[in-house]
Amino acid sequence: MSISVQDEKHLRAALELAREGIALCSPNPAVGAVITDKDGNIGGTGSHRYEGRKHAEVLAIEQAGSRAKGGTLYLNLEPCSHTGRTGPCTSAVFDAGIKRVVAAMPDPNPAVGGRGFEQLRGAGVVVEVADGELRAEARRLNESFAKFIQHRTPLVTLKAGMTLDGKIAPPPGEQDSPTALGIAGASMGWITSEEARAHVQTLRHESDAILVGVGTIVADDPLLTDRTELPRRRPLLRIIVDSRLRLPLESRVVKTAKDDVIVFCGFAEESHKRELESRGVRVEQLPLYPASWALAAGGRPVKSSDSRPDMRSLAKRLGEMEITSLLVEGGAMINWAALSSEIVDKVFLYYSPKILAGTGAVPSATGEGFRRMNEAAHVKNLTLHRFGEDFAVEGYLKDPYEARLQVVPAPESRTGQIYEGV
Ligand code: AOF
Ligand code: ZN
Repeated sequence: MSISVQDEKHLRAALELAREGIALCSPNPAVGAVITDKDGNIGGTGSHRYEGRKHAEVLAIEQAGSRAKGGTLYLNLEPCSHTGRTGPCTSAVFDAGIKRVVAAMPDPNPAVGGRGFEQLRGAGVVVEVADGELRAEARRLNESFAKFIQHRTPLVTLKAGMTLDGKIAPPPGEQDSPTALGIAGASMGWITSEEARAHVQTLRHESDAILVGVGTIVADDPLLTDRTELPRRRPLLRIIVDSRLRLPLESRVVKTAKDDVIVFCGFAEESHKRELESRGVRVEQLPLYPASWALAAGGRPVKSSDSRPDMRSLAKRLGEMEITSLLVEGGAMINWAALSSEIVDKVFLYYSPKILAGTGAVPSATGEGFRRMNEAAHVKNLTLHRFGEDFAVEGYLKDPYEARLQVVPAPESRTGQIYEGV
């Protein structure tokens, strides 16, 4: 259905109001609403906050008061038709006397899924749904909600910063020791530009959780925080995958832990576990992934330890914790573990125009790798971004709006979900 230029303007305003809810609405969707009165003047607006409970359309209706009667409601998501923490918004819409609803997209929540529009139409309200660019923007805004509400696991984004030839770090130095912290990272020089790294902060701000392997903690000693200084409802959950629980007590994540750090391990030595817990770090054991042979970061063949947390179980566990989005930030072993376990929905890969070459430099993902070209992870729906002289590729391995995960049993050659030394 066609919408007018005026409609488009108000719908875009609703989308902007929705964006104000980023990091404040999770695990609910980001929703914004605008109501115009009979004469087309703005009568009320609303933007959803999880803590505030009230849905955007209810906030706008309350603000508009009697001006809602005979008016139009613009919002980026179909009004809900069910009772959750609040009553159905469809009832609030016709009780307010709103005659027309213009929405940017249907609600991916299976409890709603088109029934909101149906109920409104059944009650004589004119319903129009946008298409094209506005709809695409609205879908992009709530993609983690779409994944979470349908699968109960977070939208997983694999983020990596690398050279043009796909290296995430120069060869690990001779001086490296498993106990020295921060031996790589900033001290070795950044690969990507300041602009690109600032954008990573935006990605972190939009995420509920961030995940790295303990190898990254040892090499870079990162903080893993959201440093945008923008408000967020829950602190960014910092997750460390650490097979044998060797997370150093003197690492910056442990030193700054405030119930926002969780370590998933396969095996936990009791005293170290207690030490971490006394510093505000949560430690959880996860089901193990079957052992097999793989290549370690330096290309050395290793027998995996038997205590490797399974990435799919990890994603499920995060879903139980209402984590709707997860940013995987390496290192190379974790990247392969995430890819090979098929938990990755999308990638955000930053490239700096540099070439490291050599066999010793660390590739973006190690492990067995996919063995045939037709098994390679295929990134679709690409968007290219520029950050100074760097660029980034954003794209999808899965459609977050797809209702069901395709359960494809991993072929034999893909069992190398190994992160020995992680
Ligand atoms: C929101 N905010 O502005 C709209 C939502 O548990 P409840 O009652 O908060 O319901 C959450 C569902 O309501 C959510 O999954 C989505 O389907 C629908 N619309 N939710 O949190 C809003 N309009
Ligand atoms: Zn609602």
